[in-house]
Amino acid sequence: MGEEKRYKRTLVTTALPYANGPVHIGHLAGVYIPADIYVRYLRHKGEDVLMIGGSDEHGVPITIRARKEGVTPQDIVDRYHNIIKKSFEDFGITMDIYSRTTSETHRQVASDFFKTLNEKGEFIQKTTEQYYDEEAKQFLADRYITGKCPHCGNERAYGDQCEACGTSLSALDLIDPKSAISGSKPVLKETTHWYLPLDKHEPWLRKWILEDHKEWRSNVYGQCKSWLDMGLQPRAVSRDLDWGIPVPAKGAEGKVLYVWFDAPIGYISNTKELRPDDWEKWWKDPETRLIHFIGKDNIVFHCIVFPAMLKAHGGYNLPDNVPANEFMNLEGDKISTSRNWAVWLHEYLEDMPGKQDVLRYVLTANAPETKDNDFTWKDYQARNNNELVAILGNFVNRVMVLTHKYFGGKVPEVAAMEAIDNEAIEELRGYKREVDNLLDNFRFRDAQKEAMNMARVGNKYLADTEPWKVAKTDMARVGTILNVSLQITASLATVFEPFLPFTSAKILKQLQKEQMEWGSIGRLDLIEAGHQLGAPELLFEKIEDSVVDAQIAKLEATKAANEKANYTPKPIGETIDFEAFEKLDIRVGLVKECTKVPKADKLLCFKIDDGLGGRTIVSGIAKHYEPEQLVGKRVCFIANLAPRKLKGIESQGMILSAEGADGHLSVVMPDSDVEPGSQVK
Ligand code: B3M
Ligand code: ZN
Repeated sequence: MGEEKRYKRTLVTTALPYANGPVHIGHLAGVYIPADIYVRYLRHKGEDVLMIGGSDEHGVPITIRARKEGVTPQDIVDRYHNIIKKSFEDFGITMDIYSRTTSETHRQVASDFFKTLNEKGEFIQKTTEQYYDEEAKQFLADRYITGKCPHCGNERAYGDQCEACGTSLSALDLIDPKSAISGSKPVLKETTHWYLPLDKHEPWLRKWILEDHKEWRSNVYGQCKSWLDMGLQPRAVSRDLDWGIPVPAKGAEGKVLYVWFDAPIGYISNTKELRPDDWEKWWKDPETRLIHFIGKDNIVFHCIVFPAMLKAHGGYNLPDNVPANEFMNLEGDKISTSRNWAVWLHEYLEDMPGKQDVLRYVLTANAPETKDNDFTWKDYQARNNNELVAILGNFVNRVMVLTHKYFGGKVPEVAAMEAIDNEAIEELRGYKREVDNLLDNFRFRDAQKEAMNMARVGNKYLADTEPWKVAKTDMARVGTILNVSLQITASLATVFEPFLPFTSAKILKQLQKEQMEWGSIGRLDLIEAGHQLGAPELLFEKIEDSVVDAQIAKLEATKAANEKANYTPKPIGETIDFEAFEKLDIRVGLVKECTKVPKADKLLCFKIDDGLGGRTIVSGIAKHYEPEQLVGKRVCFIANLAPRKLKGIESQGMILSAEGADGHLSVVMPDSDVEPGSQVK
């Protein structure tokens, strides 16, 4: 913190997303926006920095998706690599390279890395028993085995976890395991793999993390500490799978590098692809800083496993910091690709064209830096309307419009600076120092807040100086106020560039200026008198209720579809004999009247023609039907149920309805006009 910089350059890596689906707001909030803010900030200060990204294209989930769709894993990764890459570009994430782990460079680099460790004797080999599918003639990854969960009895649990009760499992825990490939019962068979003996690395890892990196975020430090305190175990770095980088060793036929072994090496390969001639200085020169941006589920791999790999190899720098984020939830629920519970970036841009910065702003304002956070559409709307429109957009627009109104868009001269002008500028500079300090410490959420405070300074300055009133008496003073306001506007374009790059460009276009250096923020000579401004243009527009309501409705539809897709009927009840059934007298009735029951939002009151003089029934279906929908309809009801009082009305029976997966009630109706009073048998 605030210490002397001893580094010459910074290598920023961003987690490589699995190319088995598009990317969503959780990815942006957790990794790519904070990394982009950081990198833009460093570049803006003139520092030497590279931002490395790419798709993680190996691993079992990709093979599962391919099998489901009847295409090859290569087809899957080609499709999603391109979608992901485009989403990042669209959101202004300025990677210096976005490559992929199926590249030839990566195959070579990862393969060589393994060979070096193998030759140095850094691995051990172990033979264990694993499930094997004799029909498909292949070993089964945990995800490829389904069976009954030993904890909750769910019949569709996976070999790595039960999605019904959330328990992590091992394939050997499953009751009645089945291969997801052939459906056959798998057998246990011996297989030999290469392991990285993390236990051997534990002593130096303890010191390096627990003593030398106390400044890491507490969530990161805490997770590392708990892993270390549990004691590290050897980790397999190979798998029996036909998708991945072949293990370059004797006796390794049919085996590939474990995806978590090759993926972090992807950072190195992609740097090499970008900078074939000087990639080594980015990884090996001690004057380079290495920073990994990741989500919390990747902490152990980046803070323990990958550093152990780098150390075992030798010659590489270890990460300086790993500013991992917690998770961003969506409307109170965990984001999930399989449940389609997400805001997908490509869909967002279809629905909200041109609003990249609004999402960037909201995700940073709620960044899950210290705890899980929630994205809600109402908050999105409120932040847009109350902050982006009302503070930043409003200030810039007022300055532009006033300068056009009073000076034809020509920057006026400063006649004389008054105390209030200097105070505003001093306040602005104070916030700028805060922004720097917070960004240096990876506190992006607070940094953006302070940047917004700079826009607040501008608004307050205009409100206090009231140039529109002064214009009646003293145009020279108006000139000074607007000149100062325009200098503030120029500073805002710079300070917001890392956070809201599209908006920053829009401000600069209105100012008819090029991007200015970071150190210029708060200066008073950024725009010279006489300079001609461009036309005023609104930076943001108000978002109406209907727009966010449509997004909420879309999510509700997803939820309902999920409930339907995952519906499992209740188990059948206890057996009854025929006499018991015959005791139930079910009849058809014609609905003559149907009304809402006052002060009861669930109840409808029916007047039923039962062929026997009529009766009244109160039924709890007001949430599912409007009364007029049911008038004239034939319904089925239990006619010999003992009457009971509901909200003071005696209900003489019960109307039958079916409950759908989503809890919706649907009234049971005969399919022809049978006479009221007919018996249902
Ligand atoms: N693909 C896991 C993930 O997307 C993994 C990250 C690799 S970073 C080297 O969460
Ligand atoms: Zn379970």
